[in-house]
Amino acid sequence: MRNRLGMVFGAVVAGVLVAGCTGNVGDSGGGDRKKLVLIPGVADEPFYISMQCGAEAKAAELGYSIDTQAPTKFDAAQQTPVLSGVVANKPGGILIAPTHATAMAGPMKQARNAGIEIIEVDTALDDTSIAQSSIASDNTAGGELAARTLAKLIGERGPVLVINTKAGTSTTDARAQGFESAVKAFPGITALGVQYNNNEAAQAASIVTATLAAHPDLAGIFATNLSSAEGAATGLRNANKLGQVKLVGFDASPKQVEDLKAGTVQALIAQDPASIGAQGVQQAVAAIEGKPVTRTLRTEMVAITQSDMAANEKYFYKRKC
Ligand code: T6T
Repeated sequence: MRNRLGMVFGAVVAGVLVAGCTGNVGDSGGGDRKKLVLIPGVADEPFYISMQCGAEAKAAELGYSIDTQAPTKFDAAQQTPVLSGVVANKPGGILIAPTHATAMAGPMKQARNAGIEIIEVDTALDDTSIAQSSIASDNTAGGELAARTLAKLIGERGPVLVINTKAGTSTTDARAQGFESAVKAFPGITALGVQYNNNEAAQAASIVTATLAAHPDLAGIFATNLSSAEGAATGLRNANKLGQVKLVGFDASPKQVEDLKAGTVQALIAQDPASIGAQGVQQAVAAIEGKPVTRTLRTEMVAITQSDMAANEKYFYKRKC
């Protein structure tokens, strides 16, 4: 605990010093300190759109402007040039969801060295010295929750598969690890391991088809994010196994909510992306204005089933604000 407090204190001091070096609010070396930019993992995706809605509302409330610039694929090679273009315009702060825990470290360090405040929203780098603040769900706990939810759905028996997005994504890797360690508490469950879909729903569907061919007794699937869950549902539909193989998916896109309503998916672990965006803006503004910054913030998650959908509508992700 002492170490943790020490680290938080250090981060706050560093944030204040950097804000001091980069000039007054509203003017820094040719840039505009009242401008923020959000760089999500990928464009046009309901999780990030909901995050953008929360960020825009909070920025307006605090008198800042925020622009969103996103790569067309969830890929560090595509996110890097987007970040470099943003850095050239010198906004006061960047809220970024790094698409890889190590590959984005260099470009993000350059942004930080240019005097821009860097806030991680959702995903994070392994190197915790680059961003001033990280806001995310407790993804390990989310994976553990998924394991307990799936175990209950399958009567604690049978083979289960994890479909993950891309190796190196901090959030989904933590979810898969949380799931794999929590599932060990159920001796009747056999973990078939983790397969990656490259954040493409079609690849998740193919993984389900191939797994069912090798393991016709497959009892359950944990899909670690939106693309994995949407694709897994398609795979089960194609194989005529809907409802027979239980599916727990992270996230709550409009399609995932439809799948839950239809009984294609048995449970969704919804996050609160709007709150991640809003808190990201608050931390960026605090850093710009030389106020204390919190190094790590955790947002809410909830497991939703068909029976409690109505009570949890506020967690459903949006296609537009
Ligand atoms: O699950 C979210 C996000 O938390 C994760 O880091 C990447 O995938 C999503 O954006 C959903 O597609």
